[in-house]
Amino acid sequence: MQILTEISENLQKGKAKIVTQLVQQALDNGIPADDILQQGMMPGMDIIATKFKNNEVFVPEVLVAARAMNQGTALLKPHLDSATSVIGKCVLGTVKGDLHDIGKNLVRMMLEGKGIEVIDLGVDVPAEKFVAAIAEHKPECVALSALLTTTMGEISATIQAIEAAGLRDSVTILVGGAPVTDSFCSEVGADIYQPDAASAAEAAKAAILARK
Ligand code: B1M
Repeated sequence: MQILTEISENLQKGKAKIVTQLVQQALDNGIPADDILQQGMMPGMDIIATKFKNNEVFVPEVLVAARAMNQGTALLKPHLDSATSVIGKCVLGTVKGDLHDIGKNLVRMMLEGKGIEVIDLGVDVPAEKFVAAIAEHKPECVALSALLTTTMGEISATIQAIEAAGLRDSVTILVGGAPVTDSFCSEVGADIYQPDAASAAEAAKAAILARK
């Protein structure tokens, strides 16, 4: 359908105003919200995610596309059947002591683009807040971001707190951020390390589906 292609193309260009107008027009024309999401917006975000991974677009382009996705999704939310469009939940945050959130916000957008509901705890999140959010929201996945070598240890502290609360087996733990590595992931007992937001979302989706 032409209008869905236009939504995808404008989303990739970060034209939030046009995307929201087209989404409203598509709803008014009787196109189901789930089709608008799955056949218009998500393919657009997938293209951006792949280009970002391949260094064909950079942070500013991703952020404007993400904003367009957010605004379009907000319009669709009341019309969406959550059972068919949401595949699972992920609690996300930048660990205690760390205020960097640009990468985390990209991870959030990519997760949402994969149909994962994100409980975003923000930045400077203490271990106990992650534990409380897992107990409350019962996610399949927890995503921990750290940008400073001095805050990497908080990833370990958070995983230990999740274990101590008896919640470790209920979640797949994903870790990332510039100083984080695959071997660090193994050392601290996390499940998955991914170097970028798009790969993180792909891995989270696979982990959530594997738990079903
Ligand atoms: Co800061 N900072 N910063 N900083 N900052 C770095 C990280 C640093 C490398 C700069 C440097 O010295 N070269 C350095 C860390 C050195 C180290 O620890 N080894 C540093 C420092 C030292 C500091 C301060 C201590 C500076 C000071 O005050 N003296 C201070 C600390 C504040 C704090 O957190 N307590 C500080 C502050 C800040 C600002 C507030 C000014 C600002 C943050 C603004 C914000 O986030 N809202 C800032 C910025 C912007 C940076 C740099 C320049 C850029 C970071 C960024 O957003 N990159 C950074 C230098 C650099 O990285 N080159 C730097 C873009 C973003 C898309 O990439 O976040 O890496 P990134 O996310 C990537 C991947 O890492 C991955 O996906 C993204 C790509 O798709 N990813 C995940 C991230 N999280 C993931 C989670 C996953 C999976 C993948 O799964 C869960």
